[in-house]
Amino acid sequence: MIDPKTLAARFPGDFLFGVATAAYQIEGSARADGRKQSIWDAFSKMPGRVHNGDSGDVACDHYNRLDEDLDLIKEMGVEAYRFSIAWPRIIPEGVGRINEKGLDFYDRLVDGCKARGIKTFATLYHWDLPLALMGDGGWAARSTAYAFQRYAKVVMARIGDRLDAVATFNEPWCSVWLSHLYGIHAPGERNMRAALAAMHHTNLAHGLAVEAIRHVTPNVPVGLVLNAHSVIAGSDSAGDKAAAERAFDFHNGAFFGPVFKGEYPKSLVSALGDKMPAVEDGDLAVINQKLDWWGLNYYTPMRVLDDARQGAEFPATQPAPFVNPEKTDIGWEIFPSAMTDLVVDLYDRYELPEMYITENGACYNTEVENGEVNDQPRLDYISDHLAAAADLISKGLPVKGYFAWSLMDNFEWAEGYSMRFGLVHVDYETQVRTVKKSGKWYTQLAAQFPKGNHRAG
Ligand code: GCO
Repeated sequence: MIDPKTLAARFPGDFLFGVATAAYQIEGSARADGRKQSIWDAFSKMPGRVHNGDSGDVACDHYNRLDEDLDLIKEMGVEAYRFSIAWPRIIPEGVGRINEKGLDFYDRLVDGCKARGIKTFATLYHWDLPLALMGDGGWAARSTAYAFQRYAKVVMARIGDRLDAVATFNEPWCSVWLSHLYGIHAPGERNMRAALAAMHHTNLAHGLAVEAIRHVTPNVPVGLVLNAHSVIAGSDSAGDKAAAERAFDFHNGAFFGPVFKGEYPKSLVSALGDKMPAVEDGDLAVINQKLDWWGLNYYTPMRVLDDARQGAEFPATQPAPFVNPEKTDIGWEIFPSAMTDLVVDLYDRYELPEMYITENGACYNTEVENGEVNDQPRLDYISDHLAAAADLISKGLPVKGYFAWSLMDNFEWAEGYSMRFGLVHVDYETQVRTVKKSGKWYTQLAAQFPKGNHRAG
């Protein structure tokens, strides 16, 4: 562990320390005030999809405890809150009728942040697609991109004046590959054609939303949050190195390529182009608009080996063993320097705007003992990754802030409530919140900011 003061000295005075959450993971009240079902409500009710049959029906009951939770953020002394907006609360059927009561909730949320001096970083899509849109094909349908554009417009018109930043999507990698190719997340599809359709329509939806946001609220910095993978070849062999390059194109290039370069990676197009949906004239120009910022969500590296089997589908890789045997309780390898190398590599490959680390954190299922949660391994994980972020700043990269995932334990998607990532422990029976040791340490660090040194000169 690093002393918070020593660590703080490595960051500029205006560096932003925040905490992050997502609507479906914390809000609960799945049927309140006109909210309709999302694909996650449906998915979590299907036997065998989510650990223990858990769902976000109640979650952290944040919908009913908004003020208490905003007080908690304020007491933790962090400056910024990254949250997501639930599309099924705003336009419950995805298209058509707007639900004012849903907008009222986020109105109270942003007002509540402003009243407490907390900066607001909103995400428009954190995976809770209105279920009704599945009737048209969900993200596999081009029409969903236009439905998203309208939703973005509606949200920004109502709360955009009080947002410090907005992101269109959170981790398209998850809502595309994990959800439509690997079948782990809603809607649980396992089909390359569907996945490629979701890829292009998500990218298009991002671009259309950027247009809408800039039209309605030209002063709100708009960005995109990507869980870029730090792809590392499992050996120095030419085969494994080529495999890592293919994996980069598939896992990162599928999103970074169109958004930051206006093109899909050549290797992806040549291997999978015949399964891709129509890329219409003008689509890539819509997708490739300059952004004000981008966000990186980083947890663990991706190590790959060549999969030389005949017929192995692009990118034809298999997992390589961990280099560091230490892993978090969810089984992810701990390797902070991969985050530094990844960001350096991305700025080499693409023309990127300034960035935030919009998620980083660790799963440790430490429980409350005598009113305390001694989660030293999480504290170590976060301080080591913050040191890696400070290394990026020393190298001159424009890293402007860091959001810990997560403010509090919550519904961890397919893992249900079995995996805890919070700086604050949640007792799901009583909804009692207990700030963990890591949360107290983070408060000490955040308390040093903003500091005066950035005004020098
Ligand atoms: C994500 C997520 C979170 C997860 C976290 C831990 O964007 O992946 O925002 O929803 O809970 O990443 O797996």
